[in-house]
Amino acid sequence: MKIYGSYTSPFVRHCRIALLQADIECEFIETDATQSAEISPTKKVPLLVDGDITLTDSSSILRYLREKSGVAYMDDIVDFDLFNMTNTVMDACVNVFFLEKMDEITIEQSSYLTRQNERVLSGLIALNESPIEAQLPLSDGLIRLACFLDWGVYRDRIDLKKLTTLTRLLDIARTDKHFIKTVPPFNG
Ligand SMILES: N[C@@H](CCC(=O)N[C@@H](CS)C(=O)NCC(=O)O)C(=O)O
Repeated sequence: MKIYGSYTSPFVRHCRIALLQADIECEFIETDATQSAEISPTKKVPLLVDGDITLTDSSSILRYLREKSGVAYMDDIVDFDLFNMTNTVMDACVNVFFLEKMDEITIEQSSYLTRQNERVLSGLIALNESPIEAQLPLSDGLIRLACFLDWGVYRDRIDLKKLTTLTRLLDIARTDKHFIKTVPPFNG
């Protein structure tokens, strides 16, 4: 089994955590933007290849890994919605980040980016108000959210000062051995 990804991506990090939890052997192939454009039709990472199977999204990769290890895959609808809402907010946040970093387009210059940014802000408030019971081991919805928060804080994309529930979740996630083991070497 091979997984293509970057050590900084929060989507990839969730898959790396699931691999560690399930103790599944998998080769990690570090992949930059040029390479991901060549190997994946979505031009994104993660991408997982296992024999005949190629999976192009972290959600299907997670399901594959969870099922392989006989663990339920988000059978709680509230947790599943938390996972999906986090994905929506994270996608918006990653888009704003890449547009600023790669194309130097700022939020002020684009009405669509303004909307994306507002989505991040209102999404974070809603996530903070959701019924989160953060204790280890974290559910997939909460792992996804913690991966996003850690990335967003490091990249200075989000401010958790007033978001106490999210701050507490991140504090707890940071005590988890797999979360610790997958800390990105944020240097780029
Ligand atoms: N829906 C995808 C999103 C993955 C994603 O956005 N990955 C980012 C890295 S954090 C990426 O590869 N971006 C490259 C690009 O947008 O060109 C998933 O869950 O796997």
